[in-house]
Amino acid sequence: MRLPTYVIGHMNPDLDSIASAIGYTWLLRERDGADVIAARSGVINKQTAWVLEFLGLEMPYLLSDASPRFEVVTHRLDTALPEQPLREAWAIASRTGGVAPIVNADGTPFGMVTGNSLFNLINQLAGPHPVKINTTINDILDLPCDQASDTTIERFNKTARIRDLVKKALREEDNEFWVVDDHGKYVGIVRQRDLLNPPRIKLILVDHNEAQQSISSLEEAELLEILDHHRLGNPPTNSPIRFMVEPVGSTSTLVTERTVEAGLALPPEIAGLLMAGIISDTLNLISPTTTKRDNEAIKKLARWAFVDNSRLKNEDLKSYAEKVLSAGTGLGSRPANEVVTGDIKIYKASDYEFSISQAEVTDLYELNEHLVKIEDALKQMRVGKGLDFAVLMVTDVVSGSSILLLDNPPLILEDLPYRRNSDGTLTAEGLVSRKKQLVPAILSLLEG
Ligand SMILES: [Mn+2]
Repeated sequence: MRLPTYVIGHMNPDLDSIASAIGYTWLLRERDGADVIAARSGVINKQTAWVLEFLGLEMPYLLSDASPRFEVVTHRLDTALPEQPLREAWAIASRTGGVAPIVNADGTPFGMVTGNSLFNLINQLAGPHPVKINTTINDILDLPCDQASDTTIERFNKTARIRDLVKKALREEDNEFWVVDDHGKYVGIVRQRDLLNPPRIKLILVDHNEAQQSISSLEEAELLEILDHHRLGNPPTNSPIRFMVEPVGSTSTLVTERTVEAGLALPPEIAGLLMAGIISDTLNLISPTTTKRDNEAIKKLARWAFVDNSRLKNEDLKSYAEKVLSAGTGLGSRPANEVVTGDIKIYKASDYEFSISQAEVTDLYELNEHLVKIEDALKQMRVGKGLDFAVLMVTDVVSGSSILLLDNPPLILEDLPYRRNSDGTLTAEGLVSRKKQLVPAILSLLEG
C-alpha cells in the first residue's frame, strides 16, 4: 500500500519547525517529485499563527502519533445494498478474493457476504442432505444479499491504532473486519493478515533529532532523513538514513541552502515563511547562534519574498522582522500556563529530568506584573509532568537579555553565572539562546 512521507518538526512546534517543514516539503516535491506532506506534532504558537495568516499559508497537517492506524491498511472494496440480488455480491466477491461488503443506503455496514456466509445460507436451504435440494444456483443468486450476509463482524474506527486492537482482531474468527469513520459509516474492510505487519509511517524530521522531542511512537515509524541544527541525541535507526545536522541559526537556513543548491527559487510566501523562521530562531540575527550562513540565507529569501506580486510587497527586512518578533511576544495577552508550555523542551542529564521553556517579551518590566501567576504555572507544569525542576527563560528580544525563573532547582544550579534578584529570579545579560547558552551552562553544572 502506498503511503505518503511526512515532513515534521518537534513537539510544541515553534516557527522554525513549522517553516522548515513547509519549506522542505515544497523543495522535495519540486526537486524530486516526492510524495510528501508537511506535518506538525502539536498546536502552533501565536507567532506561527500570525505569520501563516499574514502570508496566506495553510497550517501543516496535524500528526500526533506515528503508530499506524487502521486507515493505512484499509481496502476500499466495492459494495452492494442489502436488498440487491446476491449475484451483485457474487460479482464483487469474485473480484475481491471472496468478500463482498453489504452496506445500507445510509452508508452504515449491514453485513458481509463471504465463503462462510454463503455456506451457511446453502446449509439452511439444503439441510444436511444436499440430495434433497431443489434450488438451482440461479435461484440462490436471485435471493437478496441480506439473506447471505454475516452481520456479526467487528468494526474498527479508521483512526484507531492497530497496535491497540491487533490482539482483539486476531482472537476473532473472521478474516475480514469493517473499517468505519467517526460517524460509523463504511470506509472499507481490513484483512486479519494486514494487521500483523502494517506499513510504517515514513518520517523526515526537521528542526530536531532527539526522540524525546519528537512525535510519540517514533519507534514505530520509518525514519528517512533528519535535517536539523541542534545538539545530537538521535535515536538509532535500522538502515542508513540521510542525516544533516549543522550548527547554524535555524533549520530554515538549511532548507534555503538546499533550495539554492537545487537551482530553484521559492515562491514568495514560502520564502517569507522561512525568513520568519530564521528571524524567530535568531531573534533577527542577534542571537549568538547566528552564523554568516543565516545572514546569506536571509538575503536570498528577501530577494524571493519582497516582490511585487506577493503579500510581502510593502515590507522590507526591518519592517517584516519587527512584525514577526512582536507577534511572538507578550506575557499578558495569554494565559500563564501557555507562557510556560508554549515553547518548552524537556531534557535528561545525570539523574535529572527537567524542562526549559522560553517566552519572549519586548520589555522585561512586563514580567513584574505577571511574575506570581507565571511562577505558579511553572510549578504546576513541573509537578504535572513529574519533572525534577523547571526553568523559564523570559527573553527581551529588543535588549537581548533574559530573566530566569527556576522552580525546584537543585543546589548545584546556584553556581549559574547570573545575577540574583530579590524576587528569586536571575538576570542574565546577553542570554538569548536556550540551545547555545543556557542548556550548556546547566548541563555543565549537572554533569559536573
Ligand atoms: Mn530551530
